[in-house]
Amino acid sequence: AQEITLGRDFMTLSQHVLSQCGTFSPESYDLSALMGRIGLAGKTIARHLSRAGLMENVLGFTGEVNVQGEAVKNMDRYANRVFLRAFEQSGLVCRLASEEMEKPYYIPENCPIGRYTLLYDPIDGSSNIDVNLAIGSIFSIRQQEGNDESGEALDLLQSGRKQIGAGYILYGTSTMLVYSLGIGVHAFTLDPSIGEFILSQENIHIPAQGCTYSVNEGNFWQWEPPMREYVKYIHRQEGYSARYSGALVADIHRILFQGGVFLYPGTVGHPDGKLRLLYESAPLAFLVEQAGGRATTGTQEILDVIPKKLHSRTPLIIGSSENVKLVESFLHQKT
Ligand code: AHM
Ligand code: MG
Repeated sequence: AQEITLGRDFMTLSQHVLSQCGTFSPESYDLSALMGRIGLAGKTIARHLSRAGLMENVLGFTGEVNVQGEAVKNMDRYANRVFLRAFEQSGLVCRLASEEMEKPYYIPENCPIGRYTLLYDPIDGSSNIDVNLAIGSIFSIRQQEGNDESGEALDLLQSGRKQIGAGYILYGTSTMLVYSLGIGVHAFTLDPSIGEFILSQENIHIPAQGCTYSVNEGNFWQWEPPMREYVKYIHRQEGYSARYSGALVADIHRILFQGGVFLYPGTVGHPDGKLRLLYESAPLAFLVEQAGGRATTGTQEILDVIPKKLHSRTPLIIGSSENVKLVESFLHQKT
């Protein structure tokens, strides 16, 4: 009889973190537990989404406006709370900072044992929620520096190089979690039958060049002329495909595996674009750099940008190194 191999199902997320961190030190156990809680938040959100159309108050708006000035959706609020609950009494993080909260959320009972801060965007691609399309969650892990007694979280106003780890959860046709702790990029797929994220691809390398470009061309006339020239150039080339889903996580997931470039440039009204540095651009830049790609504002590497405030925004050009270089060649052209 054919022997059944058991190996694959046992490389769970927590186990993978332990194997990555090498030694079985207290730190690797903490990071493993931390990633496990992020995975739990992801599973909880995925479960809620899978029945969204059948339940009251899952879809639609809450009627509130968040710190970004955007209308809050029920799912934004729910997912934000899921992350908070996942980390209460975990002893792992003292603070959580999210796109949906004006100030970080402190968990005094975890201090001073938990020395990490989790930064996150609970739902990325909120406009896709009500139409059952792919959305994501983005996360970033930083070591807390100092005691933050003033509660101003000034230590978070440092560059993305301070991240210990980062990643995203993609709620797509299957739920996937992609992460890096600075030792490569690894993808996990949720097996709902056992409720575990199981390793599906290790050490992902983004192709150096790809034929996807991903940008909201509805903003074409709001961009600076060099950005328009770049897109006009792309239109004249053969072989490029436009792919823009409305969720950064989904678009970057495609590019991570198949190559290409995602752009959210500044516009006349919003010179820094839309995406938030700490919760969106920096974590994804960390991940894409780990996979061998690049991320820039057009003038500075994303990971070098120091935010002025927690909710600072930056333009974002991210993806395969050759594609990013081509965009830069247009932006740096003397007119
Ligand atoms: P959100 O976190 O509020 O959903 O905003 C981020 C999203 C990205 O996922 C996506 O790429 C972008 O906003 C879409 O914005 P636009 O509709 O302006 O193209
Ligand atoms: Mg977002």
